[in-house]
Amino acid sequence: MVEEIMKKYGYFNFFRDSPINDNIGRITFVSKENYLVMTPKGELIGKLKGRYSYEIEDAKEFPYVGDWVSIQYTGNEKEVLIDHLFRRKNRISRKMRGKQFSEQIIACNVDYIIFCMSTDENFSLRLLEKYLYAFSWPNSKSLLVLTKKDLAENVEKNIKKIKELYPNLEVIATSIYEDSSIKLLLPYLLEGTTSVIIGSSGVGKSTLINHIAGKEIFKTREISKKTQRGKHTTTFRKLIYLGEGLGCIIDTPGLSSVSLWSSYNSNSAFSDIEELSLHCKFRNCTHTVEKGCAVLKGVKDGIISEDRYKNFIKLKREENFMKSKIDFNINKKRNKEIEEREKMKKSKRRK
Ligand SMILES: Nc1nc2c(ncn2[C@@H]2O[C@H](COP(=O)(O)OP(=O)(O)OP(=O)(O)O)[C@@H](O)[C@H]2O)c(=O)[nH]1
Ligand SMILES: [Mg+2]
Ligand SMILES: [Zn+2]
Repeated sequence: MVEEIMKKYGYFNFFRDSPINDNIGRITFVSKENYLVMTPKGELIGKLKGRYSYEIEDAKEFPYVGDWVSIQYTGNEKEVLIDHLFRRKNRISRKMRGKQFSEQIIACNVDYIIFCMSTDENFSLRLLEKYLYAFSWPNSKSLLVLTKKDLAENVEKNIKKIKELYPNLEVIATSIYEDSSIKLLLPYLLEGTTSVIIGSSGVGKSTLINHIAGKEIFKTREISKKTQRGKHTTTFRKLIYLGEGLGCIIDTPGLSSVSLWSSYNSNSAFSDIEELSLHCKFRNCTHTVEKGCAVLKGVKDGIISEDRYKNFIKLKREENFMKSKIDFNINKKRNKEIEEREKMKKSKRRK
């Protein structure tokens, strides 16, 4: 039934009580200028309508996985034209890899960001800190899943450590050999919701999704091929429906590095440090050399560990650097626009 498909893909979660409209779809996959769109008529190929792509001024105005768009049906029953992007409730981004200073959108309109970290070699509080700092976005909640708990002995100890640092962060430990542990995830994946799963390559993101969906939707890495280390099994982002009574999830390729784009809610990662910083003598304290810095005192007194402090300063620096680069680019663009306008004016006057 038409209603059913769109409901499964989170229609009412986004459009509230607006009745289902045949001309609305959700982007499930993007590859260059081709899209897959879930529509009331099933998943169809989407192409941008000329006028839409013509009016785009910035890369973030293109549709990304998770976006809601309006569509027009064409003579071809497998294809639709995308002519409008609905204002997003949020977007999860990181900095594009490499030297370029541009934003890479990972997913849009998500309710849960599920960080996956395997309990064995991948477990790192520093990495978790970075995830929380780089991927905290408005209108979304975070959940940490510690995977492969069958391979580690100190899982409980690690959870305790995490809970001490982030009392508000929900943490779950899973093993694919223990169904009851996978079931712990279900309350976060309720019908109508959309989650995105993020983590290093090989931590078991796709495996987890397949287990929940009860079928092999995504290819996973074969076991014990040592030579394949570091190779990404999942190479694209895709939004899928998990099954009866459940919501949607977006699988993503493993992150090899977390490059900060901007942080909305750094508080969740370093709330204790931020709180201390309210007592610094100077309001613009950098917490590095200042006299009367409450954060430095906290480190000296052992309230904040040296490692955590170092990570905090490092991430702040990275963030400030990004901000200055972004401002620089915006100013450059603006100056260019002003220049163009002046040129136009001059040439008009001459006529
Ligand atoms: N022992 C154990 N192995 C697991 C568990 N979950 C996943 N694995 C194995 O971990 C390997 C990697 O799993 P994937 O699901 O492909 O990992 P991924 O995070 O999707 O990796 P990328 O797609 O490269 O980002 C596979 O061989 C899985 O069988 C678990 O709970 N316990
Ligand atoms: Mg995968
Ligand atoms: Zn300070």
